[in-house]
Amino acid sequence: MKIGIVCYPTFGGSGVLATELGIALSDKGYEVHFITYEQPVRLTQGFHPNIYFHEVKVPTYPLFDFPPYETALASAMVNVIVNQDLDLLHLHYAIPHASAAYFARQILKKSGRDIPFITTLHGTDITLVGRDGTYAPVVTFSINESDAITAVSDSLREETLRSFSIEKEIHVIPNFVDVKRFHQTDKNHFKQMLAPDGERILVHVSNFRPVKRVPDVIRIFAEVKKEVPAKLLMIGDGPDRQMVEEMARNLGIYNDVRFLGKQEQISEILSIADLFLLPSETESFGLSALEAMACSVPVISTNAGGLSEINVHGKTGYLADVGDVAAMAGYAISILQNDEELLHFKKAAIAHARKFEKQHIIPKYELLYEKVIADYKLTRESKRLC
Ligand code: GMT
Repeated sequence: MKIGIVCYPTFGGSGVLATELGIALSDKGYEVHFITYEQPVRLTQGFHPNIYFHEVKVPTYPLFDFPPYETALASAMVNVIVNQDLDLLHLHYAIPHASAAYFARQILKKSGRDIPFITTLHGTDITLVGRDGTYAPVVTFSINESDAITAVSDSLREETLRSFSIEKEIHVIPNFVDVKRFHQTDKNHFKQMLAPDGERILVHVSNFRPVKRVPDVIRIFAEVKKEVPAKLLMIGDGPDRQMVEEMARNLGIYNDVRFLGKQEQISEILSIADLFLLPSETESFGLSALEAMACSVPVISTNAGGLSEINVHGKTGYLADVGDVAAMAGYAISILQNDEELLHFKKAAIAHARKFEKQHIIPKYELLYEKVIADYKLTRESKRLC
């Protein structure tokens, strides 16, 4: 089977998941074609003979204040589908991928070369951006035109049904983790460098956007530090980084916080972590938390969106209401102050993460692909006969 995957190629969870899915499918013998404007971040590690990358180029012209990416993407889809003889397109993140796919399919219908497309909803395409009236009509239409729709958590499925008039079933296929790559390895030399006096290490990974409530990470850490010797590693970059660096300076904890920026070898850093902080305003799934758990790191998070579907309160970590810094700090302190309890949580985190191992999840996508392709052929055939 030849599958086209369309995603954002950045560090964001949807692009990461799409890339990991493409790699997993290619390992199983599928031919995978990524169609996007840059080489996806996780694709830069190692060579995968069954994976092809097709760059979407958006020519600029002085007339364009806003170069038409969606048009360039739809044209790229048409070219790749025809030239590579694809069987299916799988779109990650509705905007603008689903509407571009609809456009591409209409073009291809003229020559009978059209193929089905599946849209996977990841979160902000529904919860923040998609719901905005600026995009909502196009998002609703193109989701409904998809041959199948998937959401990464029950919570996101429900939110989508609440926010849009969806006429089709939404299949929940949770995100997954490759525990062969995400697991704890011996990185004690890093630990010695970053926490020379045996301090506990807390980690936060995100794109530092307001939805992540990064200031709460700093506030939680400031409270933890009053009770437990600790260091905080901040991974990622984004609009709120400067503000929280300033905040750490003002709170007098800057020397205990390391802002590491965007990192590709996240599992190496997670290997030395004792606790992962994710106090997001909303989070459809929280792939970064799952990757932390796979590296045996317990999670302190909010109970927003789908977080409670992966972080089990009192077992793999703790959950608290959005903005309840005192509760999250209290939970962090209780875990970090007790070696035995910390070990207990670490073991539960990895055990729970294994339920989301890729070999349990990938077959769900494979089954869906087969069904969608078969149904599409059947519908086309019956239309031809009419
Ligand atoms: O979290 C972000 O801002 C990035 C965003 C994305 O689309 O790349 O992440 C979303 O998709 C991830 C993968 O499915 C989920 O794990 C994240 O929870 C989700 N983010 C939000 O819902 C805020």
